[in-house]
Amino acid sequence: MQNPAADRVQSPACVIITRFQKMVQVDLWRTGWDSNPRWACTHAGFQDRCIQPLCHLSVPSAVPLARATSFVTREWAGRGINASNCRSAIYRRAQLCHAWRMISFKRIFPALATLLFCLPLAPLSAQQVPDTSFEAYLQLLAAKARAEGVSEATIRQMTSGLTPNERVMNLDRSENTPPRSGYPAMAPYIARHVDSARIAGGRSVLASLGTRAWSIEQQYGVPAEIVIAIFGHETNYGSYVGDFDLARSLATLAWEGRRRELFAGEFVALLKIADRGVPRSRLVGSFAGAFGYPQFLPSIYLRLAVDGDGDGRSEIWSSRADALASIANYFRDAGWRSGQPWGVRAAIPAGFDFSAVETKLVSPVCPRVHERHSQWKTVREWRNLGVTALSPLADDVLASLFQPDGPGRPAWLLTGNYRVITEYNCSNYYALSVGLLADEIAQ
Ligand SMILES: [Ca+2]
Repeated sequence: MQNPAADRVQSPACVIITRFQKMVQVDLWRTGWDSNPRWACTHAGFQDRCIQPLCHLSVPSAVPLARATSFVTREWAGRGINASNCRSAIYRRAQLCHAWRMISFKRIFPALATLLFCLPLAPLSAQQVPDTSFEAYLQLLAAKARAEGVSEATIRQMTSGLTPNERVMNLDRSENTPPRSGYPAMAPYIARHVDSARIAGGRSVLASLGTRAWSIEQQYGVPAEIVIAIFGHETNYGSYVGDFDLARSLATLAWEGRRRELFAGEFVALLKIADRGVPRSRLVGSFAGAFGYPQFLPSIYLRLAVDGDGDGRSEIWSSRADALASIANYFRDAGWRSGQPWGVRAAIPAGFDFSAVETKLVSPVCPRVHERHSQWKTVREWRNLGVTALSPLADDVLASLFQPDGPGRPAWLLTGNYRVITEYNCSNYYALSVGLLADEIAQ
């Protein structure tokens, strides 16, 4: 799975604000979808039907702020975050956001917020410690882990002898080259990733699960074929999970500084996992710190990994049952809507004017992914425009139209569940490929 985009978030205040925004979006989405179509936002919170798609803290005018902060407090309590210290920052941010909406300075607000919250409070920003040696930075990480309760024995075991990994830094840089204009064709990608071998592998996993597949669906509300398709895409059903030493990779990426806060936090999360008795030899994975069959980051493991086979341990690196239940738990947490498909093939009439339904929004996350989807309309509204779903989809379901390879090529109506797949890995290629593989596995 991908790393959350946290490149520009450096200070504690900014981390708090970002988490608050995200949680409020989730709250609005989870409580508002069914009761009020105007709040029909996904957990990403930027559908056309959202109240203020570019200002998610429209919350103060939409629901009492006290309710929002109460929700955040509950959420943070569950995640070990001290919310009480953050309330004033939340209120200030909310007030600013409200003022920002009033004067319509939508483009300059992010910069203003950065100035107000980030610059005075960036204790470990890359700008401030550009020349820190790896050894000295490792001591900072160790202190951070110590402050969060990691034992001395684990800190020593996980940090002694660590050196920066040049290969990890090179891979990180090569993965973050500026995007090209335009998009590669979708069809060849699908052909490579939804091939006969991967379909057969997925069906084999499904058959081997037996009644456990049904149990996963019952417990988490997520179809087993979706979970298995993620398993297939992440590690080819467990055949390759990566062999980078996670401690070395995460310490290197944190020290390098491009996404310091993210990787420093993941390093400490890794030490917490080790502190539970997981041997370092198990803590290997991708160069960017993802590990196990689901390729969870350490913080995701701590928050969402579960025990699927009943032995009391969440061993996502060796137990298929644990891995699949953990993926299902991730999807439930991300807001998967039980009983709804990720999307269905759509028929578009000849001469359909796609420009008339283009989205007018700029997504705050993964803009290049979401700018390719149309406005959101109900299936009924699409039908009135001549666009029909080729598989069953209820009339009142909201969907966006996606025709990745252009006129005359396959098109899909995507539901909010497609957005959940992009939450696992924010890529249209990945999400569509997972959805189509799941459909094949289920047949
Ligand atoms: Ca287990």
